[in-house]
Amino acid sequence: MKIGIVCYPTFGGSGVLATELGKALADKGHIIHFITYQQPVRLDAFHPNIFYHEVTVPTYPLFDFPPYESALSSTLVDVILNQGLDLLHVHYAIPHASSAYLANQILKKQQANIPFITTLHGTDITLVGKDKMYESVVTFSINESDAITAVSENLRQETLNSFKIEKEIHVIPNFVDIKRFSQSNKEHFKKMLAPNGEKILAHVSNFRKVKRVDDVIHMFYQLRKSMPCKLLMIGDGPERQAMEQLCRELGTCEDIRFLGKQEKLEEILSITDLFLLPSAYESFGLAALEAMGCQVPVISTNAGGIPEINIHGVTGYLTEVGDTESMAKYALELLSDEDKLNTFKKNALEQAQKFRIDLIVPMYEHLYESLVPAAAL
Ligand code: GMT
Repeated sequence: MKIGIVCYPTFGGSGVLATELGKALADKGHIIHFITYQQPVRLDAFHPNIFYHEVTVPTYPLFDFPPYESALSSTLVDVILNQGLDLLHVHYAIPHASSAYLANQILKKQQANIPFITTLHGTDITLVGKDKMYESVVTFSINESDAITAVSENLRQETLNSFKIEKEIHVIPNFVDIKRFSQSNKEHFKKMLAPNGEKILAHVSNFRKVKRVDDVIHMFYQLRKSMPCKLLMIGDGPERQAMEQLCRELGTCEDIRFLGKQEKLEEILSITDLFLLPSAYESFGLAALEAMGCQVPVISTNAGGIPEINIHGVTGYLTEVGDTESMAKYALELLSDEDKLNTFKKNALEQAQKFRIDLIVPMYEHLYESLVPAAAL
């Protein structure tokens, strides 16, 4: 099948998921065309079945806001026609679903329109989509999609509660490539970061408000009073500076390292003992799943779809949003009991196996097959 994928090309979960999906589909023989404004970050190697089309947005003195949505629609029309795509899969509703709709309307005039699938990822529904300024376009373009998927049961419910959706929403969860996200021996690296055998905690995010990164620091501050430990802060975003300032105020700087954006995440996760995800909302929590693939238990909130992957008392612990005291208490309990920690590590991997890429990608393929005429398969 020839499939067009539209996504945000950045380190964010939706872009990562879309890129990994495209790579997995290409490995299975599909021809994949990524259409976005920048090379997706995880599209890092040549693959004979993968093509990338950059959307450029010409500027003009009149444009205070260059019209990306129009440029994307025009590029979609061009790629669909000239590459003979069978199907378009857009990730993140805004503005990808409405651009896909517009492209299809243009193609209809030439009897050349193709089915498009919209995958909802989280903030496109729970934060941005609900904004009155976007709501009607989001509702319309979701309903005009030939199929809709959500990455968790929780996100499906959130979407149904917030928008008037007239179609079925299929739940297809996030997935992890266990071959990549698995524990490898990085003892030398661990020794460098924790020379006295301190336990290592890690947090990975885009440092946005919804991630409650300050809870990571506060929780660590409390834990550090009871045991020697180190914290690795991975990623970057609007809250980063304030977090570095918070560390200075709490006097924890010597035990916290801000590593910025990292491409070889699996290497850092391989030396991590505990992953922290204190988000106010998370439709799924891909970062936690990737940690679990590397046998890292998770302390998270019970927000959104997180309880669909992190099982309280089995793969980690769940707390109410903002309850840093319980997070620290659970962390101490787990990190000071080697047997329990090893059991949780094993359980984390077992749970991650349920979301293996080879189990989830066929769910998308089945959906594609239900929309594309048999002749194209
Ligand atoms: O977490 C983010 O802020 C990035 C965001 C995105 O859209 O790129 O991630 C969302 O999609 C991921 C992949 O489906 C999910 O695993 C994340 O939980 C979700 N984030 C939120 O719901 C906040």
